[in-house]
Amino acid sequence: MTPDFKRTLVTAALPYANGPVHIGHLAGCYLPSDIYVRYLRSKGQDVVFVCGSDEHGVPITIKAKRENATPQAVVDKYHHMMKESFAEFGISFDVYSRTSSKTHHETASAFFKTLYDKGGFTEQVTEQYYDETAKQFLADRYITGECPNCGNPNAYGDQCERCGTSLNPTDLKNPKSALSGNPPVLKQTKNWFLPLDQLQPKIQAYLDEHKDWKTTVYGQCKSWLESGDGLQPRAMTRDLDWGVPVPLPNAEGKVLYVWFDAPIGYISATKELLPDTWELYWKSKKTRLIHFIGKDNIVFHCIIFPAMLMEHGEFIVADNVPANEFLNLEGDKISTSRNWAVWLHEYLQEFKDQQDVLRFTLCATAPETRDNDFTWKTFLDKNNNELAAIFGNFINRTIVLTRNYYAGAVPEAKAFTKEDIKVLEQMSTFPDRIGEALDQFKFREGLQEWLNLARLGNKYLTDNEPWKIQNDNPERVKTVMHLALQISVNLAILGEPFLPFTSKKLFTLLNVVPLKWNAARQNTNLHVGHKIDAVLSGILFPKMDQEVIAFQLQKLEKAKEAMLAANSLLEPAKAETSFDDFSRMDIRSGTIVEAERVPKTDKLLKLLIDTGLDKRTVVSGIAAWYKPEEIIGQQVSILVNLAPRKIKGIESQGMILMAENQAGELSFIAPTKGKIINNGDTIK
Ligand code: B3M
Ligand code: ZN
Repeated sequence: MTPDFKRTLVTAALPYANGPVHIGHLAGCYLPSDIYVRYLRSKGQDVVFVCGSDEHGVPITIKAKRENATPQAVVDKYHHMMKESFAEFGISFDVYSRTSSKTHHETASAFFKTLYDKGGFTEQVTEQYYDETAKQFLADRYITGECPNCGNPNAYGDQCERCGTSLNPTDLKNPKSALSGNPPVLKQTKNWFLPLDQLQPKIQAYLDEHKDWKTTVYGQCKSWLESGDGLQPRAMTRDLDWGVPVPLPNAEGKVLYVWFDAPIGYISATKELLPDTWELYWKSKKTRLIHFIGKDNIVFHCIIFPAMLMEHGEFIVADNVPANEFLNLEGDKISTSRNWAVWLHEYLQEFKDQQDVLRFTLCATAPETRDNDFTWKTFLDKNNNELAAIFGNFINRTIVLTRNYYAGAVPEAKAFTKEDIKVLEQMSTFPDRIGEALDQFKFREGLQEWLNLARLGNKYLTDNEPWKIQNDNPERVKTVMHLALQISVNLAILGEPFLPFTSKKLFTLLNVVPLKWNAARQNTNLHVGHKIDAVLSGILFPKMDQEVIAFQLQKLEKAKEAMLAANSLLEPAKAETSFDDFSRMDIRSGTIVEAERVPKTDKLLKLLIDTGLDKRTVVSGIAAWYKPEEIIGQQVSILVNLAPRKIKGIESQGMILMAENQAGELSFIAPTKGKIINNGDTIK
């Protein structure tokens, strides 16, 4: 860790502005970063929290193509939508900028220019696929073709989504441009590469200083450095028309690689926020830089961006990169294109003012050390069994009894018992217990510790049962309630990073201005005689019904069905038929004894079939898949009582049954191994 740091700069990955925000985004980096920043602010530290939309790169141009809109229209739409969702969920960025901004274009351009002038790039001419109709080079995603691994005819130039193999565009058989549908040609192009191979020793040294990083993060970096021939030069410019133009002569049609410009977006955002003092946060050794990201962004933040910053020379590099693993939803990978997600804007419509239930659930189940699953059942359980039953119950009992017994005024604690003193001692350990977990980016643990404070309060009330002894021992009850109220206010203080909306409500309920972290070290935040709010409901988390999640599960089921229907080429199921109708069909087993092409057709074969009953002629449209000489002796199923039809002048006396796959290919349905079927056997 940066010794004696004075300030912290926290970044959260810039999300692509190509879709609304879902719970995977939130759990991956926005919620943990927000909790961390709120915690540091509460401790009175100097911290700046930056983020913004990533508006360049192929993900944007692809979305534009899909929506039949310009890239600019796409990013405008989603930038605002995302910004709003983050704000609504209390993600407290100090600035939420965007990479299409003027400041960013200038900053990224200047950064590139500095590296270029220092000789920080190597130039390489490579062959890239080019679409001659569309007159442009094709990004990997814009090339489709047959997967060399599994034969999927629609694999992408970077990956086959059927078998998961990662590919290079030149691996594809019969490549096609997604822009024009034509086969692309290979054409030479010059680009500027960051010579990561030469920078490997520097990166190695940097990582060696950070063995304290999460094992998942450090491990992934190590394997990049150690696999194969180690780091390879990587192109920092692309032949594309959407992005920050390469600021060099003779570079028309080229833009900065999105992974070059996007992390510079953190710098541009800081500049926008603090035009006069931004350099303090980026250039002072007394600043700690922390990147919150998802695991798919690790190499870019731990290897490539630090390499860029070191080569530039003026900037600090990350002190830590607490990346999370992935969050799944109901056992399945979250996917925007499959609509398998919980969208924040929809959640908010369905669960009005209940952002904190989601924040709590996502933090409690965060994929901190491995991929994890979000289920609606967990959501319900977290709300009912923890937020409502433990925390909510404690607060409500405290508020109700204080109003009933003392008209809402904090009673005086006259004499503490041994047990009270123990509780008081325990109470004051919570700021450190929670804080130590958060300092190590263990957000789940931090949240559990906070809940333990609520458990302590709940148990204290249950053990002392003030409602039972109020008549006999009102003095004792005063002490108990005094203490319960102090726990309540500490819960509001220490819960703020996790549950900011609830914390605010609780402060209002207790009628105090929000207090900061260290105040929770004392047990005297509420003074004797202080009046809590007289009317607000003390129920912070109402219990939820099963129906609430049944509705959500139904919604997901519908999304799945819609997707299947949209993606599937399967014929829709036919209407019901009767058994009688079915049994009127006489289907027999037969054998092909002769086969020849029907002259002047591509599709038809004339077959002679031994049906056991007779030998008859059948004309069948299978010539595209079977050669006549291959199928002599082939067993088939034949509908023998189909009315004869003339096809190309030949009378066809029946129909061969074939299986047809999604590609329209026909094949015989053969008997299973080892079983004997004789000509004329009936099929039913
Ligand atoms: N936009 C990737 C992502 O959204 C990318 C992050 C950029 S961080 C500088 O997963
Ligand atoms: Zn494949």
